[in-house]
Amino acid sequence: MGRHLVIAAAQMGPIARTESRAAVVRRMIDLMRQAKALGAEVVAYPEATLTAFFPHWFTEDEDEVDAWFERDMPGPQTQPLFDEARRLGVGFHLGYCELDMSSGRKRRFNTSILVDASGRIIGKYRKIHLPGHSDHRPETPFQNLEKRYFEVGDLGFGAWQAWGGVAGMIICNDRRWPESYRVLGLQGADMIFCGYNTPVHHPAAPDHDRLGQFHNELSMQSGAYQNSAWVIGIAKAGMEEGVDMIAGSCIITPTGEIAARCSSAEDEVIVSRCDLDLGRSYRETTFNFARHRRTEHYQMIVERTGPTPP
Ligand code: CDT
Repeated sequence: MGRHLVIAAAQMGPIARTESRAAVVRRMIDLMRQAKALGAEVVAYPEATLTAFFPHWFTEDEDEVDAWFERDMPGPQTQPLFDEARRLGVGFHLGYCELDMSSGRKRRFNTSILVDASGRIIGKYRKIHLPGHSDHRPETPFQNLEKRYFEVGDLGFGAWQAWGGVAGMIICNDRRWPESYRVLGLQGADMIFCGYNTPVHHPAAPDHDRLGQFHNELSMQSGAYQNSAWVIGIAKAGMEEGVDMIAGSCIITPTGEIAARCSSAEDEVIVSRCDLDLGRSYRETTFNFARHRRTEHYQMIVERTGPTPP
């Protein structure tokens, strides 16, 4: 009898620039209720769920930037989501943009949290791999300004005891880097939540466009398999303020197979009954880290080849 957990991925369709937080939270609550009706114990939302993905636009107006961020979590507009989760008895994963004043200066992060069924925040992660650029590029059809609007996360890749297993988080571009998963795998993560906002078009390398969905799945399936963990990939999808974003939210088994996948580019829920012990035989054999990893040789390789070229 394995440890089983029913996990839902709550994909979000596009969010208009003018759409209020209250309206978005209503959409999220509707998805949470659908997930609960399907038996979900945990509901996972995308990266920066509460607004349109504003790094696609350039502004120098600090107040305009701050308006995309949450100062408190929960705050007045997100409290209904926490209340509904408690009423339904479900936990959730939420990506949002965090404005932190705790150090006495303003800091902005691309953040995600885990919330238990009592509405308590049990884990927080701040995105480490920030893609894009910090300068305005008016010649491109849209911007990718995460390096301008966010600081690199300062909390590391944490893992928490949650829902009968060990849970970790990564955010969007992190999923393309094997180190993100490995640091969680080394902490015994059974489930890794990953929200994303990924445009179909990559202005810096348009020849990659046709492979966007393939690379999405390739990254998450290999991260799952090589670390014997479930990976839950949750998209903000569809045509948002002129930027078409990939969909394909999916729940991936520790064998690297896709157990469930969204079929639309709109608000949509998928669920999977996840056996948290499914990765055990991989951890004990092919990916027995203690027996088979050769970290001393990885270091030798780095020393021989020298530092990464600029
Ligand atoms: N949000 C985010 O991290 N998006 C990036 C954009 C593409 S850069 C190749 C991503 O990795 O999906």
